[in-house]
Amino acid sequence: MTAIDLRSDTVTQPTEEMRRAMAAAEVGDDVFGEDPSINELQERSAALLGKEAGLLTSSGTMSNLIATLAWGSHGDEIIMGDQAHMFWNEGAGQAALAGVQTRLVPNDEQGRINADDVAAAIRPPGNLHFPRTSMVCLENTHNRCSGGALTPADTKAVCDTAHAAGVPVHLDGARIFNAAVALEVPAAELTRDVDDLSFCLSKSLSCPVGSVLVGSQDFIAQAKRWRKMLGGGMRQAGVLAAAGLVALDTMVDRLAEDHQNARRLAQGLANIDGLSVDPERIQTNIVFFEVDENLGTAAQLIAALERHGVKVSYPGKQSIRMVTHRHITPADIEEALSRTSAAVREVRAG
Ligand code: TLP
Repeated sequence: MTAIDLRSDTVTQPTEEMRRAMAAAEVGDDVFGEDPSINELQERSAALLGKEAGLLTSSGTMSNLIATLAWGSHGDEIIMGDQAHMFWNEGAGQAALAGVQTRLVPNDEQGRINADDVAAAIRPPGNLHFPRTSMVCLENTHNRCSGGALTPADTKAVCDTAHAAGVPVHLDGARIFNAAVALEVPAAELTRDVDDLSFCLSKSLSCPVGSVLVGSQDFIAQAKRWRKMLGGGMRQAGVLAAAGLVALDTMVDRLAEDHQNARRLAQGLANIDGLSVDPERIQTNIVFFEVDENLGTAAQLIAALERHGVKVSYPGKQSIRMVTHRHITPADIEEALSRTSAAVREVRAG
């Protein structure tokens, strides 16, 4: 039985075209700014997202950390949603390595944060008791909010509020192209109001490694110093950038297929007694669903799914995540659904 791997879009393999481009990539020492493939990727990424400059980093986690380091200093406070990847899944790097405190405001179901909550959370200057608010963070698409996409208006509302208080906005846009495809707007419209953002090459875009951080020339100059300090100056990493360039040309439009598959998956899951999910909420490639307590726990169902050859992730006590990606076909979705039904029956039978 071949496993159906729905753990994450990070499991995607580079395409043949990427492998060829990687083998043929022109490279140089990027710490000297001399890698032509990296320079091209950084310039194209910045142009595509309406920013002045870009910086290739090793991961989304590194980009998010660099943004925190570049915008603030030890003892500052950063604001983000209570479901943010930066809060849940980055090993407390913001606290441990950037020395900042994280202030949480509620995320709604779609991953939005409310501008009034942000306004209330920004620290007024001039009070010695308070930390300085150095950054507000958004996430688009929103991982833990089932891949919800923020619209340009959602983004602008928070940015206007933060900017009125002189606070920059960082966007964790790991899957920004999923948002652009789902909302049918150019990615630059989703990023216009933020001060910087990072997107991942290594997730739904199928590249083996890397993220790109984009922002103003000044911001990227600072980011480049932090990247070096973190050990992220990667020399002839143009082999990675070459895959990124192919991804920008060939991997964006096809994301619509992943979104259709995710919607179909959610519809099928909603029809399985003991599981609940609202398929109408699925905008992109991430499906979270709940396991009814009467049936059992997520951990029990995950163990049964594993026996039936379906790999999933994120066990909350009652919740499970499935992610669609380039290697998952519509037929795989139907197969995953029938295996999930069998796994549910097994859990029910005890
Ligand atoms: N997300 C991974 C895991 O870390 C959970 C996944 O499988 O979805 N921002 C967002 C919104 C992300 O989803 C991720 C990775 C990152 C940042 C970090 O990217 P990497 O893994 O490149 O450090």
